[in-house]
Formats: sequence, C-alpha cells, structure tokens
Amino acid sequence: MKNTLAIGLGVALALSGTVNAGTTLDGVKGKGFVQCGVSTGIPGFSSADDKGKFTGIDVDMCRAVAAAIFGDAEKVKYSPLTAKERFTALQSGEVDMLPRNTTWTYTRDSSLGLNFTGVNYYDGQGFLVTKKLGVKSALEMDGAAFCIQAGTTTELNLADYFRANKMSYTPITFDTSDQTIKAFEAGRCDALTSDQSQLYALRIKLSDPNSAMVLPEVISKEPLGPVVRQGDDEWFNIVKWSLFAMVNAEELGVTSANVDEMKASSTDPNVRRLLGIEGVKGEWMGIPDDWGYNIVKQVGNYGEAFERNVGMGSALGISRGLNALWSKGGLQYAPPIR
Ligand SMILES: N[C@@H](CCC(=O)N[C@@H](CS)C(=O)NCC(=O)O)C(=O)O
Repeated sequence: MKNTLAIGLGVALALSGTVNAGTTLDGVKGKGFVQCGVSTGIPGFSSADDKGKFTGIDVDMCRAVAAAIFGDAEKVKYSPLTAKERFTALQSGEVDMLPRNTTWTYTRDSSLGLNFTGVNYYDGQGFLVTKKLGVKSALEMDGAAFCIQAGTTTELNLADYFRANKMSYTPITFDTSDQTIKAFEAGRCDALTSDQSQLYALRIKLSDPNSAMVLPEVISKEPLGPVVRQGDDEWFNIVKWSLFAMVNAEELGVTSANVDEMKASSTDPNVRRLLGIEGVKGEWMGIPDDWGYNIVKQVGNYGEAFERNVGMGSALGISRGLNALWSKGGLQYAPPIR
C-alpha cells in the first residue's frame, strides 16, 4: 500500500513537472554529485567492496555521467535499491538516474513517468540449477520450485513460459539478490531464475560456484538500460549520450589508454567530434565541450567497461555475445556524434 501510494505520488510529481521541470542538471551541479540508483549487490553490475567502493558496468554509467558533467567520474553517490524500490526512488527524485539492471518494457516506459535512455546490456532470462539436479533444460522442470525476486520482469516471464509449455511451478519470492541466492544454496528451490548475466554474477557468491550451472535456455528479452524521469529532455540527453559516447569510442578505437594521443594527433573528424575538439558543442546539453574525452579517459569505452566488469577476463567470464558491436556481429550500435 505504502509502495502504491509512493508510486502514485512519484508519477503525479513527474507528470506535473514539480520534481522535474528540466532542472535535474542544475540540481546535480548544485549539490556537486550525481545520485545514482544501483542494485543492492550484483557483482559485475553494481556492488560495493568492503571499503564501500562501488564497481560494475551499471556503476560505470553513473561514472560516465559524472565525468561528462564535472570532468570527474568520482562525483557520484550511490543508492542501493531493491527491484521493488527502484522506480519510486527515481520518480520521487531520491536518485537522479537509475542504471540498475533494469529491463526496458512498454509498461515501464509508458506508465511510470520514466524514460529509458538506451541499452547498456542486452540480456535474457535464464535458469541456474545445481549440477546434481541433473536437468539439461527448463522443460524438464514441471512442478519445480523457483527462487525469484519480487518486482522484476522475471515473475511474469516465468508465468508465461510455464503456461505456454503447459507446466506448473511454485514461485518462492525474495526482496534482495542476497536472500535469493542464499535460499537457492540452502535448497529451498530447485532453480533460481533471473536475467542470465545476474545468474553468472550470483553463482560466484556460492561457496562452491562449480556445483551450479546456467542452463542454455533463454526465455525472454531483457534489454537493460539506464532510466531517467520523463519531462527533463536535457538530462535525458546527457545520460543517453554518455552511453552512446562509450559505444562510439569503442567503434572508433578510442580507449582510456590512447585517448590523449588521439586528442593530440587524430585527424579523424569522428574522433575529433567525440573528444570535443571540433564540430559539436557540449553546451547543447549544458555541459563542457570535452565531455566525451572525459568519459573515455576516466571510464573507458564500452568494450573496456564490459571486459573489466563482466567479460571473459573478469570473475563473471561472460562473452560479448549480443553485446558485441553491431560491426562485430552484436547489437551494440550508437547514433553518431556529429
Ligand atoms: N531485469 C529485471 C530483473 C532485475 C533484478 O532486480 N534482478 C535481481 C536478480 S537477482 C537483482 O538484480 N537483484 C539485485 C538487488 O536485489 O538489489 C527487471 O528489470 O525486472
């Protein structure tokens, strides 16, 4: 009830423009940091170490926006949010942006007073099972119990999938990912279902990660991306183009390691526009001209962020797959900076 009221209030505020009359950037500049809504802990996406330092591919979106605005990727504060809390936190203005492994759906985009800015990770729902269960497909799991998280797309996908395949199941629902993986480990369910990337992330939290495996099936589309409030186009553009700059940088071969050299000597007009040397102005979004340079220098291009956080060399060991650039067989494609 409390949540429903809060969501209602958030939508009303967002739609009336009270919170949100194109002033998010002013608010952020005034307080000197971006307040970023992330998960309560998904390694590779957003998680804090024992010193409270956040890392992850979602955290890098917050850092990119701070780099674009302040020339300093450190100017971010993080709000860990459960799936149920996340939209209210954004609607009410508690956070400025929400890059929290959140799936872009029609309902969320059109009925919550929110806008999705792009896709920083193309995902799909999968299943984590113990190897000793001995199943090779979710289709062998008629009557099984599934650990899932409340307030996620996971719940409806699971219902759709079981209905379509004329099978039954028992959902066992939790609020946080920690509770979910602990329940799985304790044997309270036969399988844990969630976005596949999150299964790889949760698997490394098991005392014996090798005891569990991710089934090959993917039962849904989960395009995950940063969300902002509707009604503030300037802020929408800043978040959207921060992501696009990272993808364009990868395509143009500009990395955190070579960006200074590129800035000094590249004659490629695409690189020069990305780095703010010629042709385009940061002031169109109310930020400095070198916003693209600062993102790449301090956060890296999209490929660097992917590899560092979730890629084959990281603890998660995920291949680029759908998240490869469009020119390399994947879906990552950004409009040009021109
Ligand atoms: N992408 C899906 C699922 C997102 C989600 O919340 N997944 C859980 C998977 S375990 C999670 O990230 N939990 C982290 C948390 O509780 O903070 C959605 O947008 O609904």
